[in-house]
Amino acid sequence: MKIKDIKIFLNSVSRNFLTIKIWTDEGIYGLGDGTLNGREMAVVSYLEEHIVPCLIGKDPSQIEDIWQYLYKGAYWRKGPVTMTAIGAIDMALWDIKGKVAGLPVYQLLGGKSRKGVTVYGHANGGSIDEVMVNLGNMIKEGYKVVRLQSKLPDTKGSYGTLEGKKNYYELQSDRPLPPELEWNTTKYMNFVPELFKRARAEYGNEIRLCHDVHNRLTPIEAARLGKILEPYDLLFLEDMVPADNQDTYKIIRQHTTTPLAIGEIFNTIWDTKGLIENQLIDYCRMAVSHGGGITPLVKVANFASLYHVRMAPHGAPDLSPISSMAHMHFDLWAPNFAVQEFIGFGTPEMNTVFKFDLKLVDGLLYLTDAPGLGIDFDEEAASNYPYKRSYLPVNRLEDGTMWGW
Ligand code: GCO
Ligand code: MG
Repeated sequence: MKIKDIKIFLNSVSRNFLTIKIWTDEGIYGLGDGTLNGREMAVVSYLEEHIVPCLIGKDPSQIEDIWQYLYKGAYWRKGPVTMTAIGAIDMALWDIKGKVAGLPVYQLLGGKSRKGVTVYGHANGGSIDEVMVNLGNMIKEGYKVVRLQSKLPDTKGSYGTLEGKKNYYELQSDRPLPPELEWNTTKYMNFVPELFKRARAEYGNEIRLCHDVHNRLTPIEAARLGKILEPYDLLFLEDMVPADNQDTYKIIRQHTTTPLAIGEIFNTIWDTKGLIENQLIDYCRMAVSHGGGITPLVKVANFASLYHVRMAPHGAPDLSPISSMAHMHFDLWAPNFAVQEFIGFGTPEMNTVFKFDLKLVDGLLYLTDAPGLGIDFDEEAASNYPYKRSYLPVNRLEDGTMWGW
């Protein structure tokens, strides 16, 4: 079997998604997600110019060799654009392998380690009251793990909230340029404990809760937040500090027993190796798309398992349903899987383009035994939704200093 063609689709189906379809000469195809939010065109060009021509005629069953070829063979290793492009190819090759074998991908990885995939959903809100209502509804729907994010009072915009707008496209107006939001660490540190205090007072101790700090703190501030939140028993605090310098996590770790999660922007095992082997984190959030595919994520999971670190893949709305399905297979297999971020089954528009079969029962997602990744992509329906340039927001302190969003 040989790779005959690779097609690239960039469509704004409720939001931008980059999909690839690898065709074999035997008429089987595989699908991959190459979406890199706000930098989509860079991945398109990397694929078109630098990857596709090299893969035509190659044997699609040689997943590992193709991965090494794209990673080592480029000379220029790592980085989000390169690794997202490789991730899309890798996912599609696993899809083909599954279809050829007539087996779901989780079977090829080693079979199920659990009956279903525990997910965490988002309870966001413009105020603590609103978050509490959303949390209550999610508990009723059966969620066992929920992430809480609330807008900070008297601040222009907070992570996870949209200033009353419907989506990021509206937030950017029609220019589009990155929306500018505001940040105040003191207000945040005073506010967040109240959010979790209320959640425990209103909904008890059984529901597992988490929170995303989105890289806004310094290590010592992060250490203090972890300590203050200890009484509320969080499943994890995510991205307290960027881990460009992995050693900074030692400071946080020395001070708090609140479990720590990080990894959604990591591209290779090297971004997380020190954090894992020094036991500085509890959950690794790397994703099949931005982390270079299923092939390297399996290696990260195996390495992490030596240190009691569990996998909790990124599952924000800017990962396409193809990544979500790839995660499902990975999560069912990985012995040290913990929880999958999950934001629902997609908009009606998305459902005309991406076809998959998942069920959510009592906070667990269940897959069918469809071969490969178990997802299809309707090219024609997708062509109704042209790509729209889009940016993530940027964040400034109140005096104008640039901060992390
Ligand atoms: C999360 C993430 C996302 C990111 C987004 C950036 O934990 O879900 O932090 O919401 O902000 O994926 O494109
Ligand atoms: Mg996050």
